[in-house]
Amino acid sequence: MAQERPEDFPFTDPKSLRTAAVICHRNADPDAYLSAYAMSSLIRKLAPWCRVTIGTPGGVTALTAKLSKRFPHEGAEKWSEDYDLCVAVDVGDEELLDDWRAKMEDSRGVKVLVDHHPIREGGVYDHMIVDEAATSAAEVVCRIFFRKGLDVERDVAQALLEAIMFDSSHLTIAGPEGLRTVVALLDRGADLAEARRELRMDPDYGEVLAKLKGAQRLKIFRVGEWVASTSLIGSFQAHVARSLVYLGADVAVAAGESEGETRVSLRSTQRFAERSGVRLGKDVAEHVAAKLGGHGGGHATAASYSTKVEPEAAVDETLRRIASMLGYELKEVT
Ligand SMILES: [Mn+2]
Repeated sequence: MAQERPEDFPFTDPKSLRTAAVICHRNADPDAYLSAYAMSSLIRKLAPWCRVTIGTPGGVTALTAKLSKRFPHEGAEKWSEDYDLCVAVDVGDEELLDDWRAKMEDSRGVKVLVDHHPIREGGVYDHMIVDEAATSAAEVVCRIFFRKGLDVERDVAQALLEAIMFDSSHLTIAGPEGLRTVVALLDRGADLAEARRELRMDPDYGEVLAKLKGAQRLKIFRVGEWVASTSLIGSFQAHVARSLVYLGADVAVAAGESEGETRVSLRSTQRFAERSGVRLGKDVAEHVAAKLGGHGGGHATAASYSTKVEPEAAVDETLRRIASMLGYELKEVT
């Protein structure tokens, strides 16, 4: 499926749209939910009579739940009707659509992917607007607004700004296009201080405990010039992996059993990704998940997968893959 022009969205006559669903990935993060929120506004600008639902398979993260009070929208965890238009935003791996994927496949509606994750072959979509260089799906949504010459209301501009800031570590890793988009959103009334405030969360006790336990159980490995770190933890694997990188690891793997499967999260520094050329999503998560029987993927510095093998075995396999990509032996530092 070839890339398509943002200005051609929604790839059908808007007059034909009675209902639409904008679908987030499982456990929607702020980029997914707020991109969906903005996408809903965009669809209703093209088809004001259209009823839009935001699909949230498996619910949303705690921060998203907080933001959804500030940016409320009709939503559903389950597919309830045959929508005329289905737009999947920020999804990456189709597995993350959960049972929405099969429903979408059977749907007679137009199916569009709006994303910044790498494109997979053989997807359920009829059309795709994907920019892998974008740091957030929200940037791609903005592009559709701008190319179509549609107004961005202040509230929608604020939602998009917060989505971009969330996915770019508060703009630390935003590219020129992302920054230009941010300026355009500020010009439309979005507020930076408000965004910083709204993206802040009160500490979650479970997350704090997971991160500290993760640190307590950490193992250190030397891989050539690089330092890898691993930990086993039953929840908040992504937070724990990120914390290990904050502590100084170049690359970190956190794994644990949750809801009958092993979840593995990988994080690395930007420096590691650039100097080593190892992309955690494509080179490690996808590869190891395929080998162990599982699903996963992600970005160069942030990725995850799930599998049925034990957490210890998943961590071992992941570390071995990283070491072999780097071309060094793995040495545990004790
Ligand atoms: Mn995203």
